[in-house]
Amino acid sequence: MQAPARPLPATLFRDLARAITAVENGYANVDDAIAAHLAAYPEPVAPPYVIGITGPPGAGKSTLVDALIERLRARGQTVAIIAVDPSSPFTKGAVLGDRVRMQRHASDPGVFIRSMASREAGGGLAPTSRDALTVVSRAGFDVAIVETVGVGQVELEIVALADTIAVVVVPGLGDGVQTIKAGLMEIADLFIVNMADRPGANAAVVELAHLARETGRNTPILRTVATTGDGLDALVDAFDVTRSGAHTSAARAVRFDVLRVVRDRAVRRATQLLDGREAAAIFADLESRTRSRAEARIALLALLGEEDFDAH
Ligand SMILES: Nc1nc2c(ncn2[C@@H]2O[C@H](COP(=O)(O)OP(=O)(O)OP(=O)(O)O)[C@@H](O)[C@H]2O)c(=O)[nH]1
Ligand SMILES: [Mg+2]
Repeated sequence: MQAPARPLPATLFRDLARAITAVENGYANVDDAIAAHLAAYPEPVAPPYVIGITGPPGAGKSTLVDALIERLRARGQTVAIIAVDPSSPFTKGAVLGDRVRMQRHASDPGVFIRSMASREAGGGLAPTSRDALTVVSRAGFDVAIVETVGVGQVELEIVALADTIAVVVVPGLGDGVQTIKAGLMEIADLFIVNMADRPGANAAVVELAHLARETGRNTPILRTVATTGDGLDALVDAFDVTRSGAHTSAARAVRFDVLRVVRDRAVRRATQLLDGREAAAIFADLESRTRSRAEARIALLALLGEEDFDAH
């Protein structure tokens, strides 16, 4: 992320916003919107480096993005942000917070910010946020950041979009690590333990490192305090390193899909075996205290053809 950016034309942001609005409101498909509003601008030399920032609600993602913008601008990079707000069943719209927080960058001609409501119940990137990224990619930004709340299937969507995915967690958020166990682990190129000023940051790092080892990936773990900027320079450096080794989004999406199929099958097979006759005998032993929990665990894992790697 070192090369100085070309200056962006003054009218570009207005036309970008119009193109995205056309797509968002369903007036045009993405190709037509680009043709109508951006044809006059030169084709970018290269697509932007797309960073996906995901993690549980309130983990500090927007604050981190805000701090990242500052660092990237200091390095001469132009940045486009697409912040996907969870669409609350109560408010049915984009949360204003992101826009207010990042407002200080609004007058910077090298920063384009678009907040979008996520349309799907339970999270997910709205189809138009994918299109918004396509539009933004036509405009010649150096970096595009997509912020999205990591809930359920959202990860699947961000996987298809981002070159590098950072998963944000905070200390003491047991649910956060559970979310990661449910599938974020394989997609994370790096973990950010934000709110490192709070107690439990070390424990969170240790737990993540343990999970990273379990999945056999040497995922870097960084600590940040987004509100003060602590750890942000190291984070930008980490993005630089990750960028050079980034999977293409297509390769990553397929990889993630394959892992999901394998995991689903393994869980199905394990469930069948655990519901079967041999397992029933082991559970009966456990009930009658003929076997301890540890013994039952080992026996059941053996039944599934697994060794008990995790035994403490
Ligand atoms: N103490 C502390 N507070 C933080 C830190 N980072 C963010 N916060 C605060 O945490 C709150 C939530 O931050 P946001 O940036 O809105 O979190 P978010 O993940 O974008 O939230 P959603 O988009 O609603 O999911 C805000 O009040 C921030 O000021 C941090 O490193 N330390
Ligand atoms: Mg946010």
